[in-house]
Amino acid sequence: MTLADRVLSGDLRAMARAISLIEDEDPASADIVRAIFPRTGRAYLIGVTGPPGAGKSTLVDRLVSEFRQRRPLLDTREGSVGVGPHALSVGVIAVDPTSPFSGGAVLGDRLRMQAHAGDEGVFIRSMATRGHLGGLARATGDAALVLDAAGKDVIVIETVGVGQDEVDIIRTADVSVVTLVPGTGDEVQALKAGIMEIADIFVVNKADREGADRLMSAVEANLALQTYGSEEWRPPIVKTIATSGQGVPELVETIWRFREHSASGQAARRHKRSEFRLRELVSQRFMDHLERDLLKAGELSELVDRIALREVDPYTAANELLARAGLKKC
Ligand SMILES: Nc1nc2c(ncn2[C@@H]2O[C@H](COP(=O)(O)OP(=O)(O)OP(=O)(O)O)[C@@H](O)[C@H]2O)c(=O)[nH]1
Ligand SMILES: [Mg+2]
Repeated sequence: MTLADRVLSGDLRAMARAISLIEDEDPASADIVRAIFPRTGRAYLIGVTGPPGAGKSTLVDRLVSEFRQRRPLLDTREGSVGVGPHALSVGVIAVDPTSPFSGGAVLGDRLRMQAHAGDEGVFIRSMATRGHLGGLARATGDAALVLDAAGKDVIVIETVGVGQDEVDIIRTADVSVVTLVPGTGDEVQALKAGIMEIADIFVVNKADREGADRLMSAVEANLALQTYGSEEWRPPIVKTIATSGQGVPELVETIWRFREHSASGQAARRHKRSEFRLRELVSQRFMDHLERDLLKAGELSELVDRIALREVDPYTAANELLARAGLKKC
């Protein structure tokens, strides 16, 4: 049996191995994706983002419990409400911004989600961002494909909403949940990061803390600046206390409500996801080809130096590179 076959049969160790290959950008990972791809597209992707320490992992942990314990309101395979006597199988990918400041977060996430250790229906995996210059969204997307192919009904991707990578990841999920917490000036931060625009659902977590209602109002005021058509989804705001689980059933219901509402929009979202992945892949392949096959060692770096020294402008430099690859200048 190949690794891909074992992934398809839901073998946990094979899934972990496949994701490690993806994380390491091992050439074998492309073969795995190739082999499993026809069997993907069934899982529902939930993106959860928000500032550091907002309680995302705690919330995701609670979401997982909801998906596991409750009779699902909506069976993702059948696509209809109220069917499916079984708990949903869940995959979690926690994207960890491995910075000097949060080096312990991977371990922290693992510990926090240990409630699900031993539950075969739950697969939790952290992915480090170190070394993934821009390829993080792809690595995360490929990891999600592995979980999807392995038969997970729901895949939750947790990212810290700080950079473009994270926004890219969340933008391409089937539903984006943006988590905010009171008392940290998040309103401003979130607006800055462009996160407001990508939210399908807002969560005001740590509602046990002071300022939760103020934050609700601030988000509400922000939403009021937009106009929504009568058929259009207006992002709801769900108040939660992740530590106690309060508000989490409402969040799950809101997610399913969004899913029903966006059934037609989901195809467009997935189209965007495919396009993003294709563009990203071609760009990366092109640069790899250029650096590996066409340029001498250090040549790209020299060209960058010349730009920095203002000896050449970036447009001319880019044209030079395109010409080297035998492509017309633009
Ligand atoms: N008071 C209170 N504390 C909470 C709540 N939710 C989470 N916390 C606490 O907030 C801290 C951070 O929680 P995490 O779940 O690790 O937050 P996170 O957003 O995943 O953090 P990073 O992944 O490091 O960005 C932990 O100490 C949690 O126990 C809540 O609703 N109320
Ligand atoms: Mg976390």
